[in-house]
Amino acid sequence: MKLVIAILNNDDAKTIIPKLMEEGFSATTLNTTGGFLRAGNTTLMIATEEENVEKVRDIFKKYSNARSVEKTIADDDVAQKPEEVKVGGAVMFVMDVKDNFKY
Ligand code: 2BA
Repeated sequence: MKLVIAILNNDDAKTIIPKLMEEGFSATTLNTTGGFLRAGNTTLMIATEEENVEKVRDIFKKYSNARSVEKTIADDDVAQKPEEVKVGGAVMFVMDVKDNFKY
């Protein structure tokens, strides 16, 4: 069994979560904040059999969108420099699950 942890844009999460449910996956949603932009994003935890991970990846590939956002970088000078930062689509980590219990 694998655990997919995926970080995605809040808007894409609104599309992706129902798609995952339609395909029969279980998912837990966490409201998270990116360390760099300090902006809200969504983290999903999806535990599934190894053979289903490709299907999960396909859903993320299809429905997540990369975006460019402006980050204001604090400078030593008084002025703040806006900087274009490319975010996502989805950032995914796939881990092995050693045990899985449900009581
Ligand atoms: P943030 O940390 O807010 O990062 C937003 C975007 O800013 C990143 O997009 C990346 O393009 C850029 N960025 C991040 N850290 C940077 C740095 N130290 N210097 C310059 N640019 C930086 P993504 O890579 O698509 O990441 C989107 C979100 O996914 C991140 O939001 C973070 O919440 C999460 N994430 C990405 N990589 C991660 C990792 N290795 N571990 C844990 N979370 C990660």
